[in-house]
Amino acid sequence: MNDIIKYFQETKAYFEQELAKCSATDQPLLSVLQESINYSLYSGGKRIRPLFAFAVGELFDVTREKLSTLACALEMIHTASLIMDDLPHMDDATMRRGKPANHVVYGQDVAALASIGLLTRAYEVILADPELPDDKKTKVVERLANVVGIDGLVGGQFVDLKFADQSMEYSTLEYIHSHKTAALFVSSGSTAAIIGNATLEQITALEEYASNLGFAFQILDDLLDATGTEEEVGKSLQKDKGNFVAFYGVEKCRELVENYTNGAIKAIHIFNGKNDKLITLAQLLLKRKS
Ligand code: GRG
Repeated sequence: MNDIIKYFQETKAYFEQELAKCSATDQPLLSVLQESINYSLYSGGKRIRPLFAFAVGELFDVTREKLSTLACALEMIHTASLIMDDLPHMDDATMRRGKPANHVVYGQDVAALASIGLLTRAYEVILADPELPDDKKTKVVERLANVVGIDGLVGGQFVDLKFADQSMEYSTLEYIHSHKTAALFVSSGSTAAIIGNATLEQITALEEYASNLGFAFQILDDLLDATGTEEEVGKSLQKDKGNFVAFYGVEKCRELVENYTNGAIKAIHIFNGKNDKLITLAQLLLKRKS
């Protein structure tokens, strides 16, 4: 376990350096936009999606250099979604990762541009990556466009904004979180697996792992939202209307987090002997406090 924790720490340190290269502009007129981007990109994010992608790469002996633009793209998409999610006409949240939200510091105009800038840069870096062959780039960009678009994060956010209330059906709650949270976990795994020349069976197993992990992650997020304080969790609480705790209550949600985590671990049994990093990742996420 300690070796694997060390692996994640080292991979994270490598990733931070790569991210700085991916997200920069040297145009002086854009310095405030760059500040706003950096503010959200380097404010203590856990880097779960990139770390997951790197751990999937290990299954297929893909070098981290070959996965680095994918990892950066995943984090830039994730960060873009957080900046937009916090805006007043969305969740209207003023705190993120223990600090004022991006728009509180830089204004809504700059925050919106930082979000769109990060989102488009995600595709740019993959398409410009000399390490990736064209057929992989096409497949990866297609999956990432799909996960962000109308049938992905955008759709999940829309349903959350317009249909989430106390009387919603379970299928609506499931739609929201499979699209807002689990989908980006799923495509983090599948895109890394595609780069690793995984078989369809292997991609499917990783998608099942990621989908389970995504739900465990979201339900734990809702538990922290319901039971923690703003200082502990580091963000504005009770802003999400589509909430598992409101639907099931605290005790049942704790059980669900365990069940989904076990489901994730079971899904990757086909990688027995090589899946220790993914198992540890699932166990670490179960213990998180923010
Ligand atoms: C502009 C990409 C883009 C999308 C538009 C706004 C929107 C549609 C979707 C919102 C999606 C969203 C914010 C989902 C929440 C997912 C979630 C559980 C985030 C928390 O993830 P952590 O804990 O964050 O990994 P850190 O802070 O560690 O980076």
